[in-house]
Amino acid sequence: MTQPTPLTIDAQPAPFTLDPAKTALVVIDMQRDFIEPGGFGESLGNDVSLLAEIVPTVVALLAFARRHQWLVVHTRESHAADLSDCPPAKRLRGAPNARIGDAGPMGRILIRGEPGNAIIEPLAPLAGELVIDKPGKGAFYATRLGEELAMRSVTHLVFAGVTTEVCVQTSMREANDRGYDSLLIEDATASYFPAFKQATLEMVRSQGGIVGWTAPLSSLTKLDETIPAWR
Ligand code: C5J
Repeated sequence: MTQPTPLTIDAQPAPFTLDPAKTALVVIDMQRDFIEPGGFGESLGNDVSLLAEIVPTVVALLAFARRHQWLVVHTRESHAADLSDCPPAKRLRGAPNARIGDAGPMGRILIRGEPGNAIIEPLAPLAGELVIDKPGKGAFYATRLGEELAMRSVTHLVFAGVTTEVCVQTSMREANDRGYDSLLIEDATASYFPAFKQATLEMVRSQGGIVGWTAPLSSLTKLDETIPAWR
């Protein structure tokens, strides 16, 4: 096998260069309670169709990452059943009758193992992919993600998932502080509030990419034409 070489893709605010052998895809919180009708997200009055509409793009992104044998990481915002990893300040915020750990329409809200906490079926993790349960908004806080990436010498992260301005952005900021170069796939992330998504994309890539880069999936999949030559 020929040694992979850094590849460059069209992105904002500048081209994003990645080493395919050191890149991981991180799919944030594509869980039933946030995305499916009849879940916790909808019970709060959110229009979950805004999140559901990115599912085909995330399916295509996952297929790309699997095709190129990237490490795939899935996260779930989740807490232990006894709430020992949920600070009272987090639990007490939000709708008074729909707090973390309360009975929700798909089981206890944001509790590990409950039906609503599962990743939606079209994006179900495959054997060998990492599933990170995270008690915070960020994927690195109080998880083993940093160690798992370091063990595999990962340097570049490609992000997707929900919600853009909360768990996705927090995770990208954590990644930035830890020295990763991160690319957010614009059409593979969503928010219940489209203006928040747009503002986040602009924030991430502002000031020369203060948090990272953004690009549509089509920019990444153009690599299909190049990567096979290196395998
Ligand atoms: C995520 C949230 N995943 N909105 N959670 O963004 O609280």
